[in-house]
Amino acid sequence: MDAPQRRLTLAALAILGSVVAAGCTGPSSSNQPPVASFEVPKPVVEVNEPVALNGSLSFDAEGKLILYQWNFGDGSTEVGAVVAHAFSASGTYTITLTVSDDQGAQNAHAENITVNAPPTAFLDVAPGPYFAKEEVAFSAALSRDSDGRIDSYTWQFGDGASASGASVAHAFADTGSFEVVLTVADNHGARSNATASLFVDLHTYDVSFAEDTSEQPPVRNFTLANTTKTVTLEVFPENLTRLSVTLTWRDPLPVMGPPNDVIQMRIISPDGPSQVAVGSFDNITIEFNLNGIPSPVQVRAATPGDVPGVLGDAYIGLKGIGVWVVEITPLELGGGLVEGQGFVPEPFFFWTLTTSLTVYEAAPTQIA
Ligand SMILES: [Ca+2]
Ligand SMILES: [Ca+2]
Repeated sequence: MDAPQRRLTLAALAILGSVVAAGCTGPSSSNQPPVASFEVPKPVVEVNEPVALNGSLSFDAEGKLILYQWNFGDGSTEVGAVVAHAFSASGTYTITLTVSDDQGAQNAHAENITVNAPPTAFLDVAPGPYFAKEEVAFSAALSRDSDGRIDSYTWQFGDGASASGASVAHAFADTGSFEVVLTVADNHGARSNATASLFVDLHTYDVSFAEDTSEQPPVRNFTLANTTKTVTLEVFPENLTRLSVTLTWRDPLPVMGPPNDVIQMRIISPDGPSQVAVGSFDNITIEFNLNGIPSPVQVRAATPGDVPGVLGDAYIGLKGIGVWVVEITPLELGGGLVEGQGFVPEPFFFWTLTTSLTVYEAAPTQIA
């Protein structure tokens, strides 16, 4: 090729080049590129939380937008002015919106969004067996948040009770199966649960019944000679096996030799039966047999203190509870010799009434 031909070819290429360059910006060389615009609704979202993205504030100065292309930064894309997207994994993503105008010019805008990793709840419970009214220790200390921290721990014990804190203790009031739910929340409020199922049992007790004696305060009184005196005793304890009343008296004018006054005591129980006894020395005792002692039994209860309630009314003896009437009658008073007066009839005598009660008590022995 000679030199002029080569110049002509170069000029032709230059013209062609300018045509191609003009084609890149569309048919009109005065086209303004569009402006892409959007905002993320919030900087941090949760995994699988739908994020609404609105690119409709994007604009083109003199034409119109014909294409909105979204790249969510997680490998997925979508087309449209308004879209929604949910991220299936935690991390930080760059969302890019590219808009194209009717002349084919493009512009892109990008925003970052952080997808919060939810916390992992871990529930640790002290080894069983578990018993009602006994504290069970729970710990959430092994719970974790991979991209932040755990801000709260809440516990539902499945019996209506709740608590908060990384380590808690709870005593279940009664037997049963309970599902304990731990909820942890991270610093962005994302929550996670862990559960544990517990069976709460009762203890087994062998219950035997044994007697226990107590003495009621004595009734002190005196009566004039030859005058019958009636006193009442109020008795409250349940499970009375025996009630014994002793009348002792003192002769103010003893003759030489043993006391010789003759006294009668009559007792009417609140259940109806009565007894009479006569004494001629210085005391009388009357004893009533009341409730029989129950046979040993085995029960299940949370604590020894709950055993009587579990045993119920069938093991409660009610005989003997109420007002006892004691009638003291001097049948014969000996009198005595008083210096200067000779024999003087008994003017009065002193007496003291003592009540002794025996009750049976349930003695529980935990065997399991
Ligand atoms: Ca334009
Ligand atoms: Ca987190």
